Amino acid sequence: MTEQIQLTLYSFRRCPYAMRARMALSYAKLSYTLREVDLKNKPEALLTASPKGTVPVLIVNETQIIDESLDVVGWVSQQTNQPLDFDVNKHVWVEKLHQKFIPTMHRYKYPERYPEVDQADNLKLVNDFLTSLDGWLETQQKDMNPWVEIALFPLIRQLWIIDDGWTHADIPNVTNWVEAISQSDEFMRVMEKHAVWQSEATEPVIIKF
Ligand SMILES: N[C@@H](CCC(=O)N[C@@H](CS)C(=O)NCC(=O)O)C(=O)O
Repeated sequence: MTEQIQLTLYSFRRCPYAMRARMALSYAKLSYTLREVDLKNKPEALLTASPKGTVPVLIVNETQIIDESLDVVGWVSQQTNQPLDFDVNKHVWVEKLHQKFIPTMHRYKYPERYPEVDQADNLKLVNDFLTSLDGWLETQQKDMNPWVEIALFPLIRQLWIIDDGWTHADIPNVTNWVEAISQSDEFMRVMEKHAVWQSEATEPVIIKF
């Protein structure tokens, strides 16, 4: 049944929100046409589909447009035999991620944009969040909802790829979780590089499962 659905994804390889979409499609084994976007030179077709011009944007059967990453995750889940039975936007850890972690992580990642922020205080907020997440992950073990995992992982991973000798609190569960997913074949494939798409004249890239 799912074979008949035609999917096109506008994405940007390093964008954590776009990673959510690619991870969800990969987990669901839904094949799709990938349009890797140059965010500094966005294709007209992306802006026509979604004028706000962010990625990811998933186009279903050339008509339905889903332009928020968590909505993509929710939609993809519905195509599987493990559909979400709640709104992933409202999951307690997804809410905490957006309200607490992402703003502090941004201030940590781009200190030059936030000269007024005391980085020691900010780093403490980041580490407090991670310590708390670590405790929660310990209770999840293998029972973690895969869609919640996909919603959380790419954003948390961002800290692991900041190359500044970041020393974090003692968070073995978060560390093992980030490292296991990062090193998985599935995630490596999600992170493969593809040529930028500009228009219908560009050779299509099909991600097949
Ligand atoms: N709330 C959006 C956020 C997506 C987002 O901010 N994506 C960034 C890239 S990581 C983007 O497309 N920015 C537009 C730009 O850089 O012009 C979602 O979850 O899909």
